[in-house]
Amino acid sequence: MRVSNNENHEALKIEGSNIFADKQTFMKEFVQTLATNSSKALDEASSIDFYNTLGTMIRSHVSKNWISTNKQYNQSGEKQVYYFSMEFLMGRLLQSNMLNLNILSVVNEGLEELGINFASISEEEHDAGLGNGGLGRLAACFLDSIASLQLPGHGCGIRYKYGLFEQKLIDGYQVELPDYWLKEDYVWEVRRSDRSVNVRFGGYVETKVVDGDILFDHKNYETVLAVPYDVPVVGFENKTVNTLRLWSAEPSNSEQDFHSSNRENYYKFLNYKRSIESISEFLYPDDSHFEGKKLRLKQQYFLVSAGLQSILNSYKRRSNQSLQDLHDKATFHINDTHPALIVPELMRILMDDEGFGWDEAWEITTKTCAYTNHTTLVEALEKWPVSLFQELLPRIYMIVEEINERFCRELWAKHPGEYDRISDLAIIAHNQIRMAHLAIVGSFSVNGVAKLHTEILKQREMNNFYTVFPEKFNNKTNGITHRRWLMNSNPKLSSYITEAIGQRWIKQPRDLIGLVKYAKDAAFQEKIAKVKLDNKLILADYIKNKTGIIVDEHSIFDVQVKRLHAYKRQLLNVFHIMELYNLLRENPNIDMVPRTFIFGAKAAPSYTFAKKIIKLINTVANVVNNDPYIQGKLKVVFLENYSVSMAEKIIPAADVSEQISTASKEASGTGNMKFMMNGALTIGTLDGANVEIHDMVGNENIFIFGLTSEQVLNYYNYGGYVARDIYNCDPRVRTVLDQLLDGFCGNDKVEFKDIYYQILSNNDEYFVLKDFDSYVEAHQKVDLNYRDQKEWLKKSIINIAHSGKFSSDRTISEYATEIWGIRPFLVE
Ligand code: GL9
Repeated sequence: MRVSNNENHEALKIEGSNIFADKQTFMKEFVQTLATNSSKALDEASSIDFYNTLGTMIRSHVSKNWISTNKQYNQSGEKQVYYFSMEFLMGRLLQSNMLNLNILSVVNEGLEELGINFASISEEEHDAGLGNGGLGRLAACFLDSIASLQLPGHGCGIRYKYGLFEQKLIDGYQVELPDYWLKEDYVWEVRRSDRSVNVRFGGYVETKVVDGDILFDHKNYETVLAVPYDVPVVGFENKTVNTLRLWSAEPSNSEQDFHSSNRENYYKFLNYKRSIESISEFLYPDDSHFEGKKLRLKQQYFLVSAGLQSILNSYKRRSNQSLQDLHDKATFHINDTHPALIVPELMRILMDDEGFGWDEAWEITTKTCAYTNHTTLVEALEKWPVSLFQELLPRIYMIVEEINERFCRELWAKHPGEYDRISDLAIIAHNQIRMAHLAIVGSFSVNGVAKLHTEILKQREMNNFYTVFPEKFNNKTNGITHRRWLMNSNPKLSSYITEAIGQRWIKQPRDLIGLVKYAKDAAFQEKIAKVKLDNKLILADYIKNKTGIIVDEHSIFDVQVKRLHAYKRQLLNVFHIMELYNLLRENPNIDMVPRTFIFGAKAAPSYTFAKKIIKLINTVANVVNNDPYIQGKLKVVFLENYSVSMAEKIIPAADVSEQISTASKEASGTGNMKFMMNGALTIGTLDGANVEIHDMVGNENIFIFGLTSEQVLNYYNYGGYVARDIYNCDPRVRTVLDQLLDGFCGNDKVEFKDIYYQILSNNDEYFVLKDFDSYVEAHQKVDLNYRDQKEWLKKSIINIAHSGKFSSDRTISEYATEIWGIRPFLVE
């Protein structure tokens, strides 16, 4: 079953495209560009040639507005925001750029006439996987919203040679392969060697007094050349083209400097080159986990130093204003603590290069930097050993030490004698540099990413800082770009929405609320049902191609796709599947709506426990899918190598969205929002942004279960939970856990013992057993509710109707007005 792409995109067509006057113009240019680019005629070219041709054409059309955007920002002196992030999980850009440029239909029509299928061209684009998950994808959604709202704002990141690893499943185990995404040229980037800067590592600092001033002379350092690659960020139906600047590390010395005639020196050169290039070689594959590796610290400083130098250079190039008023011209956003070295690096530049005194520099810095916290997990807290830090960044270390001393002195003045409080708050303590403390002290704003998360920060995790700086703390609930996650990934649904309520929702996603009126409308419900079924058929086809598993499109598609992490509790999901299977083995005729459980998840390569859970899901899948006795009522699918482009295929086809983290652990979640926007109903805990989804749709339109965050935190504080009691009292739980050891999952009886012991001997840190009963009950409700399709569709429509709040356009408007102090700027 295939829906013609053209038919889909027709519905999104909006008047006013100005790139290609008509289909003919496009076709002519396409054939010409193909010839120039690849020296091939139409009938000789492959889909990769077509992809490159189309990409090149689009980029060259974007250039004009890109140049004028930059020029006009510079001339006007408009304030701009720079979003510093170690991760930008961009996914593919072809279709989203085409949507934003309003050329989807003209290009589709043209290609169709040339006998080319757009969908297969767009499959040629390699995802830019420069991120791990939610945090990196959020940064990508933000860039889209910033440009679409005509805000002056840019991304600063690293051009990793290898993105997040490619996941292969071998015998149910995860195996990691390198993601060499730059194998083919990346059509969207432009190398800007003219904007390269030097970044210094190592060496030592000599302090001199000259004319009464103290000067810091950094000596014997190693220089790394930072070369920027710029990617245009195209706004939706406007002329704004912002920039994502990705930095690549290159040797600053050439081969000649090593006297290449000498063999030994030549090897020295190769080693040197390799060690420099390693800085932008690969993305650390950790999810909410701190890795205290020297190379990671190098990456962080590399990003921050290169980014700041280039921004300040261009600032100085265009104006002769003093950096005194920097905060009126720029905000540097610190996305999690990873780029928190912005604070001391900006201090360094202001003092050592620009001649400001400490107090002035500190005032400028703390008015210019803003920080977002994305997790409260302790294992994510970045704490660098002083010795490592000092050796790699001697001058930066001196500055951090001074920031710490001054901060502690201030605290002492306010709270004399309160040693404990001061050591709790200090930036440097126990020979470690605490990056979150540095970020908070150096920023004018500290925000959490969902209401509950911000409350937990204020009342618990960062309560000591909240007491000192209450005015800094604020909430910005995350969002997702509805352009990618609804218009592009679900064009048919988008067009039915427009048919019902008009197209204003596209620019004002809150207008989706107009759909509430249609929640009970039989004709509209029928359309929603049809779209879902079509999407399920497409996904079923994809699953069959990828895995060979045949799934029933009339079964409930119950989906959990996200990173594999103990706190996200994929384990709870599997235990429930095992329980369902046990019931079916007892009585294959039990009355249940057939279910297809779909998983997608990468585990950090060193996260053994998470990898075991992947193996368990695959093992259970193997048993369940191959048991004819249960009459196909249950299927389990694990899709390997989950990515942004895969999410775009899965989410529109989901009936049920699994958002089942242990309450208090998921800072926000953004997958939850994507599913809701595509009409899936959430089964979830009151965690992260689920709480706000629940508030929006009301209790009848979401399946909430499990402990609340307050209950969880109380158990952590005061104890009182004994997992083994549940094992002893609940026969379902006992059976499932025993099956981990009794060979149910194959002959190997030790394979899953770690999971068994983690739950029973380590007392189930994430309350899987505690929440099991209410999770099962919530799933029974899902089953019953699904049978009444009219009621289900009503709920589904109500979810879509309330999803407008979770557009990242709302989030970004809040950042712009409440933190960044920037406003829309109309590029002419
Ligand atoms: C995360 C949180 O865990 C998510 O709940 C949140 O939605 C996102 C974006 O704010 O940030 N923090 C974090 O370290 N990750 C998140 O997803 N992890 C990854 O990005 C892998």
